[in-house]
Amino acid sequence: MAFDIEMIRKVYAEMPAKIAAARKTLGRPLTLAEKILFAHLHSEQPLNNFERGKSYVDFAPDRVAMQDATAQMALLQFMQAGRPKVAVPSTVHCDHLITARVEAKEDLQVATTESKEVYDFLASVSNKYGIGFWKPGAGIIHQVVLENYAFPGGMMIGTDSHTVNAGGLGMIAIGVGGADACDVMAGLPWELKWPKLIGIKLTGKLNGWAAPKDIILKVAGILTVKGGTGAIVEYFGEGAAALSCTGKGTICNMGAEIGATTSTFGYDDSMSRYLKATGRKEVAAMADTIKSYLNADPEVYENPENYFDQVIEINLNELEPHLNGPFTPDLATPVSKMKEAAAANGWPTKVEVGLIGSCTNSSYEDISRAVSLAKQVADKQLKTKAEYTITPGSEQVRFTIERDGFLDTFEKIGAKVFANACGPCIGMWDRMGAEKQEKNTIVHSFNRNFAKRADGNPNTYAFVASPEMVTALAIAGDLTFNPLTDYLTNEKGEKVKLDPPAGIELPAKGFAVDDPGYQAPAADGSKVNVVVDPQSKRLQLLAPFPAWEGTDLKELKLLIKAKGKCTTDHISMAGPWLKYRGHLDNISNNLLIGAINYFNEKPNLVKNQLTGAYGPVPDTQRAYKAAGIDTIVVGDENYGEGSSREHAAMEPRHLGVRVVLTKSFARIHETNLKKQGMLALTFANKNDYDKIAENDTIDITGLTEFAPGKPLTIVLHHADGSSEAIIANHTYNQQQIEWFKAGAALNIIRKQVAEK
Ligand code: MIC
Ligand code: SF4
Repeated sequence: MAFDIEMIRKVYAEMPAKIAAARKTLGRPLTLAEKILFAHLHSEQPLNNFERGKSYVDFAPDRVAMQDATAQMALLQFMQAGRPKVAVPSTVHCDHLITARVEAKEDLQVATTESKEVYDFLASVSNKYGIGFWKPGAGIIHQVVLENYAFPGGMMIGTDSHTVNAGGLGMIAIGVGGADACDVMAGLPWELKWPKLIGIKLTGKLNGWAAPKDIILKVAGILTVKGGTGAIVEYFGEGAAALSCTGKGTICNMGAEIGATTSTFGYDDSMSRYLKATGRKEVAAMADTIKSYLNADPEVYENPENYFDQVIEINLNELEPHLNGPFTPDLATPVSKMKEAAAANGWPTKVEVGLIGSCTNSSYEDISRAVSLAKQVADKQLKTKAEYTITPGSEQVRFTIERDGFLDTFEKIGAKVFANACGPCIGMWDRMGAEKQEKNTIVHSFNRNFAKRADGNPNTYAFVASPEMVTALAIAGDLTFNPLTDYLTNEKGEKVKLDPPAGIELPAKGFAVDDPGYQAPAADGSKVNVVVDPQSKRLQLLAPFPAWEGTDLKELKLLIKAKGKCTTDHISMAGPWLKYRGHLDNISNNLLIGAINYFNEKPNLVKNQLTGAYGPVPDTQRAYKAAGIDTIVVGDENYGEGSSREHAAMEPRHLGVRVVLTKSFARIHETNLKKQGMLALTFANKNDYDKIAENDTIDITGLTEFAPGKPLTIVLHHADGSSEAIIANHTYNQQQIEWFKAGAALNIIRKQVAEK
């Protein structure tokens, strides 16, 4: 039985009329993304021909999902919103805090002891406010959402950038910071800039070694990590229809890596099959009745260039498997070019570990294709050269693949099965020897490969590939092995070739699970007590950020001018720091420790202008704070790329940074900064980045007339006594300016609660 079936019924009942009204207003056929967006306008949002990339629009998403590492902050904020219960169906998933060390059972036990306080907090808040709670071990948020909650044509937000995974089931699913989730759970409208639209036409059909993952690896190579910013990507064409639903999920999942707001596919048979296989035949039946509304109008796909801002065509007949990396998910190398690329760049070619699974690639189909290769190890008398690990996406998948003998086959090649959790994907990997920081290569089927992400070692070269490619490279132990053309030498000294992977879309005997790990909330949560120990090192109630002082910001010191890539992993590292995600002051000790200082090219070493001494970023910032001096952070392109973690915005705010000035921002991070009362500005002239000097004192002027579309002026006072003015742009609308003035968006809700 599906969750929240009445909500889905209502969405479907109202959809046709809403879409018809939108089609009339626009006077043209609609894309799928437009249909879902128009069907989810907030009741107070007038219907309009919104301008792509310009209009701010209020939406009413159908549901909210949160994972444990971001839910703590989201719920600490929600607790201050003064509501007895969440306004829309919401869930919490415990997946980020489990360290992969030995194997699933033991690791899970350690985690439930280590993080007991946090799990208890999340369970009791969920119980109190009517939130569904998925216990540690139940699985990774996006896989659990796909299996239980996603539905074609729905709209959801989630406090994790890979929420977009649910596009595989035809949703508009968007990653946000906790403050946005807090708004929606409090029944407030959720605001998004009306997106641009990218259409990707898939012709032909995947074959041989090519997998859905290779489609998105190729797209990432074309669009780069910023190419999807502000856009929804819609896939269509014969090649799309032939993909499994979970394959579509993989493609949408990694759309986060091109900065896309989200990605989606039209409702088709693969989705119907998946809904039925996961116990939701009534959802499939309902979707069947409004199928045309869950797809773009036919005219759109006939002439896509008339409806999308950009159209890309990929011929799947010719698609080669890809390996993306190292250190960035958009450096795409087709497998046939890897020998040259590795040699030219000096990438270590010995593969030490192959890791499959994660929220991106742990469907039954993925695992079955990987197992078809693992089987060949014994059959062809090979020996697996690299270590090999599996992190299943959910207990349902794990239970089913165990029943069907896949885990046995993997064990025969020496595989380790980790808990159904993020584990190595988010640095929760206690990898033996990583502290030696040796240069080495790993291949994984996850989505991100920023420096230090998996094991904390800056010299680990991580390449992203499909689970079947990861398995083949782990067997070969060689990054340059091309399974399409190359031979391996077996134990008997014979040359053998791997057969292409073969998979099964859905388990023939159906999915099975003993305990899925779900805990329903109390019907009446009013008596449930939520306690936070004031002495806790892991949880801390939030104190409101101070309101704007009403004047220009004068004499800010430059904390750091970050050079090059500065992702949320650089701003607020994960791995060992995840344990402080519920304690703002403690986690602030990781502020920008991964960012590279432009002036000395080193991480975590910046000048304290008060003393002239160099020290770690957090300490330097705390020294400024103690002296009552505000600061500014300067960044490069696509600043804040990656995660939805709002800690990357709350930490600087908490420690007294007032402004982040960059060449450009990633969407979620820019919104997070605005929500927390920071000034997020961009250089009107990107070359002005070069004018920022290490000893600058900086004024932000024009704030008393802060208005939408009106640039601000920044005055740089250089150490030699000279000064110069530069122009900074911003994207604040009137409401966001109110957040800035109030000190944070939450302060406005707080005030409303106090006035009641
Ligand atoms: C990630 O993949 O980086 C994470 C960890 O899932 C993050 C969320 C977080 O930082 O908690 C994300 O993608 O949003
Ligand atoms: Fe977890 Fe990795 Fe997926 Fe993020 S990308 S939700 S860390 S498995």
